[in-house]
Amino acid sequence: MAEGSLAEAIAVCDEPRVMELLRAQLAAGVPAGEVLAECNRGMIELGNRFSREECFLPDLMFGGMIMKNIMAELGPRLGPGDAEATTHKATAVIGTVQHDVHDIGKDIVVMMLQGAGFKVVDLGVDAPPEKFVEAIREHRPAVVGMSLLLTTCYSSVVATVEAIRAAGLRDGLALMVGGAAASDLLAEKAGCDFYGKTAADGLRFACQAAGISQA
Ligand code: B12
Repeated sequence: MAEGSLAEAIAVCDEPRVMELLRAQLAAGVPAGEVLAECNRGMIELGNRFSREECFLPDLMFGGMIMKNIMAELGPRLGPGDAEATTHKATAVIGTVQHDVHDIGKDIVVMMLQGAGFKVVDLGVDAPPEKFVEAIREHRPAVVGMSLLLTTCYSSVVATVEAIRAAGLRDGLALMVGGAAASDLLAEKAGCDFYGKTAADGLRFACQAAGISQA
């Protein structure tokens, strides 16, 4: 990652520098799609820094806010071609499972996936199994993420995976689970492919599953 670049400024959450470099690139006529691709690389590196313990949870949250500010400026300039080539490399469906209303961690996962170029269908909180099934049928995602913070909601994860399977939608779908109540054991028992301890782990898994480069 080039020193002093926009991507690097994003990866270290230097918001004033990010906005300065972003505006300079746009003023110099760099296509919005190219600028967005560089921003995506910065978000992915932020996730990698978090995994290496070079930064912490508040940085991820701040990174998500920076990305929202970037999108406010870039969004109106993105043509349909840009959206196809950069913002929508793949689709992910994510929600907090039924009977659980915690969404702070889930929202970080959403922002990181969006930052890396996913189209994210966010089912919100307390999402019943049928809602996951409907969204998978409609949007054909590469990845589905379930978030849970209450141990009492293990059964919601199991029921969601079962409903996806019963609907014949399990094949070819990468299923991940995360949140403070999730674990490798839950992922295994419920039939998920992956447990992500952090949003950055989830991003890595999702990128791998969807064939998006994290270099
Ligand atoms: C804030 C909070 C709330 C807020 C939630 C606000 C909101 N908008 O989310 C409110 C006040 C509403 C709340 C309510 C309740 N809460 Co609460 N809450 C918390 C608290 C303090 C922080 C949670 C949080 O946001 N953490 C910060 C985020 C960033 O962390 P995170 O969610 O874990 O996400 C990270 C990773 O896990 C990962 N991740 C998250 N989701 C996913 C998904 C995927 C796919 C992947 C890959 C990764 C991933 O990414 C994030 C960043 O790396 C926790 C304490 C704790 N130890 O977690 C208790 C806690 C979760 N709550 C608890 C309880 C008991 C409740 C209530 C039942 C209390 C009550 N009696 O009413 C209700 C339940 C309401 C319901 N039906 O869901 C317990 C759960 C105990 C248990 N073992 O089940 C906890 C652990 C507190 C405790 N120690 O007792 N709560």
